[in-house]
Amino acid sequence: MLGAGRSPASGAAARFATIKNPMLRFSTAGESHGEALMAWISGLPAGLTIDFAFMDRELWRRQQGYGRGGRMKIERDSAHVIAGIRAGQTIGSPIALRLENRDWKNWQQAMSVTEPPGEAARPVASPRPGHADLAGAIKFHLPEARYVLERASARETAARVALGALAKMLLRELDIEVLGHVIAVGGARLPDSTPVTWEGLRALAAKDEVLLGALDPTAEAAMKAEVDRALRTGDSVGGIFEIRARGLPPGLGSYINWDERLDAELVRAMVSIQAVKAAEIGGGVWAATAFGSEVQDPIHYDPGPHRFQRPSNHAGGLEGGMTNGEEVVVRGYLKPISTLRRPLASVAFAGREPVKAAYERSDVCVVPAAAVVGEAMMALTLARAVLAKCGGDSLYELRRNYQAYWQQVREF
Ligand code: EPS
Repeated sequence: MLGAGRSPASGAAARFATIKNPMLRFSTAGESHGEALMAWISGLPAGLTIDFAFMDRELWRRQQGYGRGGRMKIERDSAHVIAGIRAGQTIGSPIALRLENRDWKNWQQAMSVTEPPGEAARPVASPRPGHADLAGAIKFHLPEARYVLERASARETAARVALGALAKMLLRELDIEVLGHVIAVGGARLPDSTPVTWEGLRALAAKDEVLLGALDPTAEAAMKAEVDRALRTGDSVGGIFEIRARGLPPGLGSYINWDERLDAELVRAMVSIQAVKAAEIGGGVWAATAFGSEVQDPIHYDPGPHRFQRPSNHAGGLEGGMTNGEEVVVRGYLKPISTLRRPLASVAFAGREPVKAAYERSDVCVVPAAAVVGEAMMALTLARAVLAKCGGDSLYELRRNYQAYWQQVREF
């Protein structure tokens, strides 16, 4: 019975039950042509060594890819740490980062925090179909779409990639790896027979020249031809990226409540990326029209390594909203960018007369960049799931808890 005569051990158990669920929280601030982007993350354990060069390398990767516009020639993204890191290690405090917008010098008057922009205003007078312009202007009661696009812009994803690099550093300490690649650009697609290996994904991430981020050069050439076609015709193209994670134990996430399902968290994370309109776990889209006997991954048991095994991974490493120990595989489907050099019909904010949608400098294809953002969002989501399962205010404690859980899994 609890209460009178409670032993020291039961007291410890009672205290444990009230300990907060450590929650990795993060957010960003910043306008595309404002002074800087800011990123904030809280919940990373203390004692994590920060690889600053890796963070900047991830930011560089996000800036690459054939089909990007003139802006990427201006920016050299790099994360400047403002808080939360001491002598190259996390100390448990929230981490704040600042990423300079080099283009800001050309927008100081238009985007001034204090002064009216006057002649320099650069209003976006007619909303672009597919962009946040119209709904955003209505929602925030704004006279034109400059105010909207500045924050809706995918420039914001640079801040997410910096945070994702921190999450990757944490996962790396636990031997969890996250990498992605491009499956399709426009109508050009990686053949289904292309082997996707970790060596191949690592080599792709290590490249110093990025074309379209595909594992197969012939498919990549066909993807480039799709971008060239869009460049020629004043159009834009979308595509599909795939993110994989390996090294995860079974049992991250949960089937117990709808909002603890890790598959749902991952889909949300992917669809939160600008222009991503669908996400898929494993062979999810195909599975909807196949028979159950083809879709489910049979279960074997190998007494040697004492391990459950699957000959296939159509589930994409997630069953019942939990990791099942196989590789996690998620795909993001990007619609073509909404800013078109050959604009579609729209309506002027002022006067409501029919006009063409506004055009300003833009990218034509961002699928490889979106894949890097997808990696960041996957890493952040998985880091949160690991911390929710194993906790730990320090890396020392997290590692101890995580290893103990792995031990439990092996002994099952
Ligand atoms: C974007 C428009 C372009 C893109 C931008 C996203 O910027 P700008 O208007 O300055 O030419 O290059 O993406 C980035 C700046 C970035 O870093 O990814 C938009 O409207 O969404």
